[in-house]
Amino acid sequence: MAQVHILDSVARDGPGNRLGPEELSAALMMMLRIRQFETRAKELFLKGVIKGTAHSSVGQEAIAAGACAAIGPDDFLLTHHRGHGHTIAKGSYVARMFAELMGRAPGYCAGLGGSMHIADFERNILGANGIVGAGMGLGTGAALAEQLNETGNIGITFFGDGAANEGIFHEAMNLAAIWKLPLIFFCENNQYGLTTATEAVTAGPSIAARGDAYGVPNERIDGNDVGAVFEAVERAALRARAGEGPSLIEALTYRWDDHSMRANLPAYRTGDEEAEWKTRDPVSRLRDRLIEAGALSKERYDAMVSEAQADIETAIDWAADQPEPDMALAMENVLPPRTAGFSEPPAGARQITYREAITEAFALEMAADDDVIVLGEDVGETGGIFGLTPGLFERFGAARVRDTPISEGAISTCGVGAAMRGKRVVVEAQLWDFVTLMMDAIVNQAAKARFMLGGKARVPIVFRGPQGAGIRLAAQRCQSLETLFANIPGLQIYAPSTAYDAKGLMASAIADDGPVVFLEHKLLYLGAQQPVPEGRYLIEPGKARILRPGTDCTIVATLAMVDRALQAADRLHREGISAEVIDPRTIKPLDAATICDSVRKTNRAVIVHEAPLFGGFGGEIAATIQEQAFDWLDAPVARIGAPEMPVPYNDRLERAYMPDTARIIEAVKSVCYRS
Ligand SMILES: Cc1ncc(C[n+]2csc(CCOP(=O)(O)OP(=O)(O)O)c2C)c(N)n1
Ligand SMILES: [Mg+2]
Repeated sequence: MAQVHILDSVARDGPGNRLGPEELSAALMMMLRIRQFETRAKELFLKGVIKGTAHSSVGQEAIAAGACAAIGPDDFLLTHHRGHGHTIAKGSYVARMFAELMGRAPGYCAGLGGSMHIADFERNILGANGIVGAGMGLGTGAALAEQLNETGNIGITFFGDGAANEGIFHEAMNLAAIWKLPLIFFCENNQYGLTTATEAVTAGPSIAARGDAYGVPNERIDGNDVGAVFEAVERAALRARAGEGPSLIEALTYRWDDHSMRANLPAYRTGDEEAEWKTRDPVSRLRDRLIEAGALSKERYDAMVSEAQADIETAIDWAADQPEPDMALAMENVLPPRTAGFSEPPAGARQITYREAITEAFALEMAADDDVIVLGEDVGETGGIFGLTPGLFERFGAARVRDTPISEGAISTCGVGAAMRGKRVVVEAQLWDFVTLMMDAIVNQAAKARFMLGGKARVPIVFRGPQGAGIRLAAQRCQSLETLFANIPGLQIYAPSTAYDAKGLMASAIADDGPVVFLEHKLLYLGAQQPVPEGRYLIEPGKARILRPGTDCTIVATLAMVDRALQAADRLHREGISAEVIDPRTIKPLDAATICDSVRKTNRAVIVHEAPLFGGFGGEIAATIQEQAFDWLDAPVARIGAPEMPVPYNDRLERAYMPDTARIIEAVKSVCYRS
């Protein structure tokens, strides 16, 4: 049975030989501190002092102590939900960790993240994570940043056996291997993913052996042997620093406690199994080995235990005295402050297309800042399937204009990791519908990192791509998905409809220190040349543009709908109706003031978007108008959107699906002739 085989590889006696008595004593002290931290955390959880949940790493301390001893202070670390031990071993203050677990303002995440998000940027700990496997994708990005900056630093990304069955394991391993990233994939195989036995859900001879498929050096080691862990990480670190790329280490171990402090699950492990593993306790094995070797006395060991206990009690006492965060502090940490200088210079005489305007923004931002990089499928030499990145590869090189594998999960999380490590990243979704495979990176990682890591993370990343219908690409290539992101605090959504706005908004999206979802439109790619300034300029988000003034009705439209709204306004003018057309340009932040001021003048509003009506952002704008301009309204706010169906392929049906000029005219007339 696999279980017996695994137990056979985890010894009862002492550690590997590479470390001397002094280093082993230091490792033992570290392991005692981790064990005491977890023991007291559990007690405090049961008393209700620590809330939510936390995951104890008792039984797995040798991994944290051994691995962190083998890397340097400048090397980075990403950990997972069971990450207390790694964080302590990398040198973080246990007092600030307890403060975080107690939800206090001086905690590592200002009390906004809790146990599963502890990050300590001063020690290059880029965070624990509540999403199983995410650290592997983020790790590729952090390692890419180190590689591009030629720092010589490397990183470890810790994950569990359960995470080895996530797609991101494979995508990240492949990406790290092809780019030879300085990253150590460290799997803590503690035999279970929650209640599920690893052997029941994991194909192949071992998790380590999966590295062979990617040409990644790998080994399966005794994770309860601090010396074996140290040596394996040291070997992998040497390879990574020598430019030989990633390694995969699978360390066999066992968690002593239940899955989480909150878990109240029926027994899924036998008492015999638990007892058997406890005979391989990493702490007592190391203690006995040192005592046998004459490097440690029983008295000294007892003193070390007392020291660990005293340290942890001092930390708990300090943490318990700290203030809690307030709502103002929490709000401050949602979005980074804007530092860019914004301007909207005159358009001038030169004309280029919408696509060219975006490419020009990339080129100018890449020239202005060496940290700007572009990631995406086919974005390199070929310039992207819609031709958004031509010429960039030749000018800025393959390192900064990176063709990626077809791995949306890895590309997007890699982008977030690189951004957190100092890069400004543009990630292309080849067609915007494929962004659904990037949702973890955008929604759980990029949008939350600054907030849940206590305002310390900087995540300058743009997720961009072409959305919308109009060129017969059918249901999975034509959606308008903006509202998926509109309900996520921490994200901004830019949606330019002109070449001028596309260039200026792309520049500000890249310069922003937070994540931006940048929506383009396939029909706009096909548009004619328009006047665009040659130089660099950044448009301030949250500033709508009144494209045509009018007095009888306000039409709010975005992206491909803007042209249709303008055509409708033209025709309405001939019929004696004066429509004012507003393009919000950014959906979030939304310029409610300009829209509501207009409605106070025209007393009527029609909102048009391409997405289906139900749940579309037209509802949000309509609600805002009724909240802020109700008394000025002479008719209900009208909304136009697609019907409740996926985008049809058939030519005629697709045209009927998309809101058109006739429908906008009809809606404006209906609100104008009503009063
Ligand atoms: C993507 C995702 N799926 C499910 C969960 C719920 N969950 C949290 S921890 C866990 C088990 C993870 O097992 P493993 O990776 O082996 O780590 P361990 O808990 O054993 O340390 C699960 C299923 C999650 N947090 N994220
Ligand atoms: Mg596990």
